[in-house]
Amino acid sequence: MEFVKLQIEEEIAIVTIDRPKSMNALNNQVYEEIIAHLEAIQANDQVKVVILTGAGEKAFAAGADIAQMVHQDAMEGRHLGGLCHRSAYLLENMRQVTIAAVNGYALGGGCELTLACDIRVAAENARFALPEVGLGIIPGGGGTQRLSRIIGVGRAKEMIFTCDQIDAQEAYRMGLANHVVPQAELMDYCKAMARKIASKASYAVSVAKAAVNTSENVDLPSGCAREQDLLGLLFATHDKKEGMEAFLERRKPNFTDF
Ligand code: DAK
Repeated sequence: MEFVKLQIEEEIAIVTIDRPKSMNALNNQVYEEIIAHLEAIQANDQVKVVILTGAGEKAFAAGADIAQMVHQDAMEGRHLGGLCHRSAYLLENMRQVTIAAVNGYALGGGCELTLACDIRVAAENARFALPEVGLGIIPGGGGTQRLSRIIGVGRAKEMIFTCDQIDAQEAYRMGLANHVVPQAELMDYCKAMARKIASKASYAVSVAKAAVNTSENVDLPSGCAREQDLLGLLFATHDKKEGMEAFLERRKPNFTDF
């Protein structure tokens, strides 16, 4: 693929947006390549964690491609919106855990991709913003919906209305970034976290992801009922038996379900 590279290192897939001439801006092709890679990863039993990042040291992704959007009509804009939402939906709902390694500007559509990831790790030079209203549009890849769920409605509105860039430390204070690390250590940090997650019972991790996602969309009793059903299901798995037996026998578990 031309603009999005996929590298698989044992149980970790690294998806890198690589369009340096335009700060990794997201045109239709970039979104299509992200979707194709994520769909392939989803079908790959070997991969347990996905790290999404940008090539270079300046940008994760500086947003949707303004040079493309300036010429687009309503139906083309709608098509672009579908690609943004499909990418975000995959990151948020695929069975693998998704980590955004934010190595610089994460603006507009780039910021929205990070919002759809399960975990965001920011390099010290990371900057997050939703600058869309400065261009006469609004965030269109889920930004008006996911940002407020992560940092609260008041702060989300301020970010969206002012277009202000939020640096890594402020993103950490707001809960937008889980961690801030020096840029040179970003990928090693994310890989170490990915390996830790991959060492757990992968099917249980994917079920936990689905259960937490449910909490965003339903009332507490409905969410707890789903949690109860999912936990019941896990009692039927090999990994539950193996994990508990390994604890009692004081050995490392050999998890196999996914
Ligand atoms: N699109 C296209 N080109 C971009 C770009 C972008 N988003 N961001 C940067 N570039 C290009 C620049 O034009 C420049 O190209 P050349 O002039 O060299 O050919 C090159 O990348 C380097 O950029 P700068 O010279 O500007 O570099 P600086 O270090 O001075 O500034 C910057 C870096 C990232 C702060 C700045 O480039 C910048 O502000 N970029 C634009 C950021 C932005 O506004 N992004 C939000 C885009 S809006 C939708 C769904 C989703 C969306 C829309 C619709 N539907 C449902 C319909 C999403 C919208 C967005 O993301």
